[in-house]
Amino acid sequence: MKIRFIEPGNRPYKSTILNYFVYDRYIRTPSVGLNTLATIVKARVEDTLMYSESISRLVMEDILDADLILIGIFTFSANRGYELARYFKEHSRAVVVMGGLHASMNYPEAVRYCDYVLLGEGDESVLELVEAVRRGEKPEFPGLAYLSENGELVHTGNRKPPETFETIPDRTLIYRYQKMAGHNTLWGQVHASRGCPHNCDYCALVRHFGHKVRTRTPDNVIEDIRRTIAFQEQGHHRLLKVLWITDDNFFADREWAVAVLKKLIDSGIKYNFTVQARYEVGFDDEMLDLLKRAGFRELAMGIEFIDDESFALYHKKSTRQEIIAAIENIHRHGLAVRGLFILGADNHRVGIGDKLADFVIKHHIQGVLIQCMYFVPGTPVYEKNKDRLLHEDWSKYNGNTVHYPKNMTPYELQLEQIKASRRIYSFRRLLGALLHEDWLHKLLFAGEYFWHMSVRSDLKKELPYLKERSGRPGESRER
Ligand code: B12
Ligand code: SF4
Repeated sequence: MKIRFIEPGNRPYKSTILNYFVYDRYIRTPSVGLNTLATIVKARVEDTLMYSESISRLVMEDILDADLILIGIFTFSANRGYELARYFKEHSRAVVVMGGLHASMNYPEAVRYCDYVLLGEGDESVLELVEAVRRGEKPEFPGLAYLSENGELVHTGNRKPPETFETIPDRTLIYRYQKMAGHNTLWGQVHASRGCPHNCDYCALVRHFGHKVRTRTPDNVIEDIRRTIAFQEQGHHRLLKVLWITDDNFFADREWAVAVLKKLIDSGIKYNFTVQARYEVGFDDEMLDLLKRAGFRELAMGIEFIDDESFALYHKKSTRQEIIAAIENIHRHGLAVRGLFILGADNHRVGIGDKLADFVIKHHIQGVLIQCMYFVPGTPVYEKNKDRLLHEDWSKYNGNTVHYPKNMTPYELQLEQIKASRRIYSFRRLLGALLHEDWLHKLLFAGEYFWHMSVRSDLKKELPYLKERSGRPGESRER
């Protein structure tokens, strides 16, 4: 039996000279989730391999004679995933299965392109699927969606998410990853827990992974960290030695987070780490001390908004004052803060880009990801705003303006994002970072300076389209 896992890119992989130096729009880290599933399957089926369009083109000659092709999609990669699924259905005899966040949340759409959609977390169900395909039988278990012979949508019922998920992804299963792993733009990643107790309106993750926080054992997490670093470093001379803990809310189970950090300190692993966090951790002095001792250099904080009205509108439990106080305390502990922000809330007006830039500069936030409000089917913001969407071209759901904001035009919103990025990543601030930041943040700022430049150039390409669509909601949903 031959099995191929495919991670589509937002667009097909294209090698550019820039990829060797900075984080540009074409290079992306391969999916840890899909890699985990490939590792689980490899234990049963020897001829298993994964491709990620983050780092390589797809070798079609190798894929087309597989028995089973599994494609994982997020919203921003859904269109490319559908295009590939359709191609594989037409050109191979393989059973084609889709999964991942977007396919799960939007399965009535995804089933139109493949044989089955495997819903939710695939760690357990993927083996049931493989066995059914091996036996040449139709898979029949909870957690599937497909179209019946007469074209009706079938959903076989929900299944409980796995309680234990200790598989350490085998990165050698990803085609060309070992060769590419030395790029400073490709950071090692470890995902140690799933689920979040909060309920922000725009968040697809709580709908996909649930509110219950489930964790891996601390020993298993440390072993994953050790192997990930070894993989990234083997045969390469990386300048940036950073590993990213990608959990959405690593500190949600405090006791567990403390246990992981203590084990990391005891392990003797010397590396730089970054982790995603909510602001509350900024008030937890013991945790901040442990983070510092374990090698963490910064916290990537999902700040999202800078005013209390937006927090309340989208049920994000934060206030501006709490965020500022948390940032100050994190800085006092010698850690940097990276900010993740959303523009285009219902109360945002022209000028929000400047306000955001002022906030970032004033509070010494050392790196940012800014995106316009995005709308994933299944989230409350999507349900509330589906009449206000400009289009459903998922490939543009990667930071661009995709809706009619309440208090400005789509064109104006896109300009606000460009303006904020330009001010935060100005040449003057680049020089400032090169002179005054520590070595890690010198390197990071320089990389991000070029990355933001390429993000802005993509955002600008959308401007003519957005200018044309600056009428009323519902006027045009065609692209
Ligand atoms: C690491 C990460 C990145 C990395 C790598 C992404 C990658 N290749 O996985 C980088 C930095 C490249 C990245 C970039 C972006 N990201 Co990102 N990222 C993440 C993050 C934090 C972790 C991903 C992860 O490892 N998850 C853990 C694993 C275990 O989960 P999983 O991948 O979903 O896999 C499980 C299941 O879904 C299922 N499954 C998955 N695939 C398949 C396939 C099959 C066939 C089956 C059966 C099952 C299955 O089984 C897996 C195991 O249980 C997620 C948040 C999150 N928690 O997922 C955001 C997230 C995926 N990112 C997001 C966004 C918006 C972006 C950007 C657009 C940000 C931006 N403005 O630039 C860019 C897009 C890049 C692009 N190509 O254009 C959103 C996507 C929203 C959506 N609806 O799709 C997320 C969900 C964050 C959020 N807060 O909403 N990201
Ligand atoms: S805190 Fe973060 S992960 Fe949790 S619901 Fe809100 S956005 Fe999602």
